[in-house]
Amino acid sequence: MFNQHTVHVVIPAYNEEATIAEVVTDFRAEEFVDSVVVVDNNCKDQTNPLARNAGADVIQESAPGYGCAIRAGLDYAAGKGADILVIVEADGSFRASDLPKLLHYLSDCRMVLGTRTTRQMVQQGANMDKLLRWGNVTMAKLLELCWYLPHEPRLTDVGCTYRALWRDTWATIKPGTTEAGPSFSPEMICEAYRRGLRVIEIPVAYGARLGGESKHSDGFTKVAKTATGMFKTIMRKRLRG
Ligand SMILES: Nc1nc2c(ncn2[C@@H]2O[C@H](COP(=O)(O)OP(=O)(O)O)[C@@H](O)[C@H]2O)c(=O)[nH]1
Ligand SMILES: [Mg+2]
Repeated sequence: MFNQHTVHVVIPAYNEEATIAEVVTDFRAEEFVDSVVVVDNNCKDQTNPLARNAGADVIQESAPGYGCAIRAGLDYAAGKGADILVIVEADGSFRASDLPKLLHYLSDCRMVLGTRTTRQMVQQGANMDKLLRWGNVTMAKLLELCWYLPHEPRLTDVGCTYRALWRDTWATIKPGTTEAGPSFSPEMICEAYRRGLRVIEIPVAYGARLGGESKHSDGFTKVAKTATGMFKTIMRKRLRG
């Protein structure tokens, strides 16, 4: 509960048995968190029982992909009456101790985005080298430019999963979201801008995965594929007006 608002954390997970229990435990222990839901997206490992044992609600989503999983998780949490929806990764790269910062900023806007490109907060071993950092910043500047008027947004990351939004923000932007994969991340931002919602971005600590392997940004080929998809999404959203 944060200022009388219930806070539910949504965690998309695809084969994250190495880290899921630790992440669920970390977020359940955070004082403002009321509930944690893990979306089991056709996991072939022990993610589901480990998340359940750690105290999370676990739901199944059979449509594959990061976007599909997050959409299902947000719908589930909203359906349970969550006032504030928080999204975070299952790999331990984000910390529950950053959550209060997101929540405090949420008092002033409709959605708070984390950014992983503040170099001083990127820890050793994190998957955020120069290429990835500048790739994200460049894409974020493109998105800024696309929606410069009337909002003058300020963005330095388009792919940070760690974010917080109000339940009614989700209800507003959801109908415009269609992306199944990682492009869902910039798509959420575009949809908020298209509807004139106020969005604030703040730095969050970004660390190494605690185990398992990256699905979106491990190696040049995966990064290029993810980045191309995100670029196309941003342009499509802008050109469609
Ligand atoms: N449900 C679901 N989650 C996914 C899928 N791909 C990635 N994820 C989750 O989305 C988050 C981000 O993926 P990750 O592999 O860490 O990408 P990276 O942070 O770009 O390296 C993690 O919690 C993954 O478990 C997917 O196909 N389905
Ligand atoms: Mg990750």
